Amino acid sequence: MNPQALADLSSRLPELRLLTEPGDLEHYGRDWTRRWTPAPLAIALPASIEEVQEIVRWANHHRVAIVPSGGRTGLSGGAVAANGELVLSLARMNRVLGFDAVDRTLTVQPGIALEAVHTAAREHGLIYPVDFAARGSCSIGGNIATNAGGIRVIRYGNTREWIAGLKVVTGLGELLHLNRGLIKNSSGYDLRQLMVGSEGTLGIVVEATLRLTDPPPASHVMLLALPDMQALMQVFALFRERLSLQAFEFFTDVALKHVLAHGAQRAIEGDYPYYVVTEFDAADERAQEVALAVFEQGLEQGLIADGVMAQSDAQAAALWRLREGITESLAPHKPYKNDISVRIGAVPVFLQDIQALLAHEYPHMEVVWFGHIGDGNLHINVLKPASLSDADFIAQCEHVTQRLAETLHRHGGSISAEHGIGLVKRAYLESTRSAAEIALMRGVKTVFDPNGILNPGKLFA
Ligand code: 2HG
Ligand code: ZN
Repeated sequence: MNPQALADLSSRLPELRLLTEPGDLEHYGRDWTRRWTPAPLAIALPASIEEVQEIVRWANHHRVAIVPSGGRTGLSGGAVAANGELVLSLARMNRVLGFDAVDRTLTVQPGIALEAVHTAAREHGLIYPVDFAARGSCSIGGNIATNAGGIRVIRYGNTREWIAGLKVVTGLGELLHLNRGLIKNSSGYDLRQLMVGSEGTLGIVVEATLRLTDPPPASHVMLLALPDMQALMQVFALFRERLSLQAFEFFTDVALKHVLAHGAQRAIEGDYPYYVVTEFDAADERAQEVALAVFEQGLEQGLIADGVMAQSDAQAAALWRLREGITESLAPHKPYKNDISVRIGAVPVFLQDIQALLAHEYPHMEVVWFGHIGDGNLHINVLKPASLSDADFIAQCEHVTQRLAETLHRHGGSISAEHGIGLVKRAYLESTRSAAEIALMRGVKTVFDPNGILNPGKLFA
């Protein structure tokens, strides 16, 4: 790179905040994956759309790669800058820009935290329903870039469903105003949806108009203990048929062990192999009776071993903590993560296949299962044994992921359900997308970013 490039950036944008201290490069150069050593050129913190556009023009001129950066809570390496890139952090563009009561939309800047979006929506008596444990740290721009899912997809769908409009800066620095809040718009290709889930490779989201909705009715939160995976899927079918589910999340005894060791409180005495946290509408007493009847039926049929229903908001939060605290509790064990999905109908057979695969391939490693079973989305975390070096551990995990990818391919599943491909799953993209699809995706990338400025190396090599 031309050594004058950074000086040129400062002279084009004298007000731009630029960081080059080693501590900042380290902080902004990584996400929650801890596999790569951060090595960005510098960190730019623009405060306006015009500044973002000028940075992109500058990057084209000097052929500097840009890594768009939000809360950096990603688990696929999508926001890692390990090759002299400019990190373009949207952290300063974090305001609510407006609320439209008639359209029921909230317009925000990309750096705003998901939790702040929740708060802003509630101030208007509405909700933004996409939700997950990283809510306090992740940013809406990153949620859009990965089409984030989370714990309420079963009721509300992924981030994609809630994007009414986007302002995006392309790889050449053009500003696009996509869909502009319209509900109906049948005027050709939906570029807004193309941007959602594009992992910062096609454009930088600089403003988003989010759809809001009515808060759900009062709900109940239950923890269930289950004897096996087959029972779990039967209980899911039973609950979904009789109750109006807001969430249906599972985890194993191994996950529970870690989350309890990390400070969560035990809610069921006794040890069981599988657990479910479920939340469902309970607007009136009748709904509560139905819930209890369904629970009794599960007990009688031997599908449910034990269960507890939260009696207060505090108890509900404590039950949720058992599920939502898992990722944090595993972090010290340097987990290798898989975030996979199959059709809900394919889950039981698929589970048998991967249980056999993992028992065979990982007899000596601790494997933690949890996730959004009601969406067909499993998180499989493999914990690093102290005896293995980081490199050997990752090499072994990559080998198994190849087998997992083949199994997913057979079942028509996806190697990334909600975390994105980034760097971590790049080598396995072919298991989920056909050669023709990948060729078209590469073609699309060239149209939006002809000089390969935006997040190069992510999604594709
Ligand atoms: C969750 O569902 C997140 O809690 C993180 O998607 C999953 O840590 C993981 O593997
Ligand atoms: Zn998840």
